[in-house]
Amino acid sequence: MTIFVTGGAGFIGSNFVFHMLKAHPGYRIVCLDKLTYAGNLSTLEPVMKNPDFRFVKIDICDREGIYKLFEEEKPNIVVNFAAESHVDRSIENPEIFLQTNILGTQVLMDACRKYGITRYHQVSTDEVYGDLPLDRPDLFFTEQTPIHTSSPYSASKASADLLVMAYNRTYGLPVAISRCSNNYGPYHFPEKLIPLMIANALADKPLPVYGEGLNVRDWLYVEDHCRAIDLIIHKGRVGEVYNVGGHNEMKNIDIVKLICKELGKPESLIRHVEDRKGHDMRYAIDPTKIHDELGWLPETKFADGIKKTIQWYLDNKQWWETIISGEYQNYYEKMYGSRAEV
Ligand code: NAD
Ligand code: TDX
Repeated sequence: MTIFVTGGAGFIGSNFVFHMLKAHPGYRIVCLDKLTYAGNLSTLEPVMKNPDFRFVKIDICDREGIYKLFEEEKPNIVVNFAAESHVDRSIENPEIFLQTNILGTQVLMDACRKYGITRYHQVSTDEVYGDLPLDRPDLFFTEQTPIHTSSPYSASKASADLLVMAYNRTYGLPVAISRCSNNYGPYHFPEKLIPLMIANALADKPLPVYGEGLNVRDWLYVEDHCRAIDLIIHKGRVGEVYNVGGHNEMKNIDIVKLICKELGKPESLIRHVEDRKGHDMRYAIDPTKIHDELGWLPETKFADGIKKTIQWYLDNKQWWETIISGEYQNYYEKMYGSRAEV
């Protein structure tokens, strides 16, 4: 069994590589990654010498290169994590999101058609459903919820999802899609809420909460997401969408306060800054389908997962300090330097 994992040098992809090598001894895992600002080869260091693992630096939009690799490795399954993934960056510059997230997906699926695979899996997001109102806690995203996107990022992910379903219907490509809520855990890039707040709090820097911080996200420990994808690629039905999330809804402001508490830092570090444009209010997944069909349930409660995550960032300072000492500085200045306090 050979599995292509695209975007495997990023946050969730790398956790998935580790999960698969551990859970399925004998499987060959080939990681395809362009190593954008979000991809880190150092993350994959622990498996680089594993004979069941190969890393290939490649852009999923590079049709010729991708076809060559399919010819060479003859993968059985492709799991596509590769994407531009940060909503704020998509608001600044949408173009690369459309290229990688939509056209890259097309190249991978064309290769799957040409060389034949048993399963193409698209890692999507709950953001394709748009958002839910704060005053309707009874509402959740199901697989039937209409697509209704807010940001260039979510629009690009939704476009890719539509294309994946079209390749299934038109060409009979054996596909499935998972739509997951916000992940957290080890190797989360420090531009995202939880690692950014941990890094800033440790440096006694201001903690920039967008608007009032009342927006709700449904947090899932990354290992639980990896187990869900593992189940779907082996036992999930072709042509289906599976929502993945764990009823772990939290307001942003409460998460930031919790991080302050865990690290022994004062809440006076919190700054309410200008809101994200088009900011989604609430995401909340109904995971009934994946539970009923595949027996999946999240195993890590937020209270435990956030402690483990904070401890990981304390134990692995070198990993994130290297990241935030480089080009990230320019990004931070651009995104937060001019953001007015509110
Ligand atoms: P990430 O930004 O940490 O990692 C993305 C990886 O893709 C990086 O290693 C990057 O180098 C690589 N990549 C980017 N463009 C590429 C290209 N053109 N060719 C090859 N590789 C490329 O993202 P993540 O948080 O790990 O998210 C992974 C996937 O999961 C994405 O598809 C994202 O939309 C989806 N998702 C993420 C979350 C979340 O909370 N992080 C939730 C739901 C869904
Ligand atoms: O500095 C910040 N301050 C702040 O208040 C940052 C970076 C974020 N936020 C808020 C915005 C969101 O309401 O925190 C919340 C989470 O923000 P992000 O970590 O940027 O995640 P989000 O926009 O919810 O998207 C994430 O989950 C869905 C991933 O980045 C996506 O790839 C995934 O599809």
